[in-house]
Amino acid sequence: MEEKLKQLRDEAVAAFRKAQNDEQLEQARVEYLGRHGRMREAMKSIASLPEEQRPIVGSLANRALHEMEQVYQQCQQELAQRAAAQEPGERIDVTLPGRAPRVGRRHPLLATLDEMVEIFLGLGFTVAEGPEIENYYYSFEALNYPEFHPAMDEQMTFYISDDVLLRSQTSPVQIRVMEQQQPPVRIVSPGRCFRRDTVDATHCHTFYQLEGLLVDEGVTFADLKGTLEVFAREMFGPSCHMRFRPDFFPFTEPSAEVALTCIICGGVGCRACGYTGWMEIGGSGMVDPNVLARVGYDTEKYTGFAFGVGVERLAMLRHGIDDIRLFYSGDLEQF
Ligand code: 2U9
Repeated sequence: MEEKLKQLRDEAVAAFRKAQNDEQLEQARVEYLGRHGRMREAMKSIASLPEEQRPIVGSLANRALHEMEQVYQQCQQELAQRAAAQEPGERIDVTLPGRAPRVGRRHPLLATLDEMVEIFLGLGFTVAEGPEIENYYYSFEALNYPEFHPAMDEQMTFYISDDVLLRSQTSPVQIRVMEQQQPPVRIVSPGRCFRRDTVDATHCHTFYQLEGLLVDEGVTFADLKGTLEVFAREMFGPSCHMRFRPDFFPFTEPSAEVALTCIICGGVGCRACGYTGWMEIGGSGMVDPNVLARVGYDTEKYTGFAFGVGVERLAMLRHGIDDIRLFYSGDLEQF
């Protein structure tokens, strides 16, 4: 009897797995598991066995029946999945596993910008934002640019009309804030800027900037140096130092180019820093009194400092990226 049950189970499993569609599977089910099927007949014959054999054979029969039913259900699901795959759009197979969405992460540029802003928030600055499409006045006149300065030339700036353009720095935001409030002003303005630059590994027509402005009574160049020194050490560690060298910007006087000790070689000199030991990151200076006067501030009472840092440069240093174009290619495989 045990051998007969095993043979019956093997035949049923083979018939279920051979079925190519629901009809064939149903026929096999009726033949082996139906009310008048072969398994039912086999189990009826257990009653004619000697009493001492019935429990053992009954248990074997139940196990064989369970195995046959399991294989039948498995084949039923497989046929349903195959049918669903063949009729896309007509049926949804809810038993299919879900598709895990790819989880994105913060863009390296914005992650770096977040770090930079966080440092200045800790120093008591607040974030100010403004339009990316600016007008001539806020982009140039209010920033003390002399007439015919090369920056305002079409070679450098994207013009939409004679008076409307894409901002080349976030400085107009500071002007707009100063027009709305008296000192103290302590703001950083992060954001996208645009320049007509030839795109290469270190230049792009679109780039991010973080500018800062502090206007109050008694503000000195020492305050500027101290603020940027804290920023450098928070961003790149206690051994990072700042270097200020004379420069010129229409909106600051005196002006200074700002450089960090190279974070790759620590100032010894390497290919990344052109063997100078320094990495230029932006500019700074004391706000030109003409700029303060134009927004109506008392230049006998108030002085201020300002700075501007390119975010891409720091992000490339922070994340070891050697081509600015990778930030905008959208090709995740390149990171
Ligand atoms: C106001 C007055 C002064 C902002 C400043 C720089 C120097 C500077 C560049 C750094 C890298 C632009 O992204 S970059 O190419 N910026 O060098 N920016 S001082 O000075 C201001 C801003 C607003 C009202």
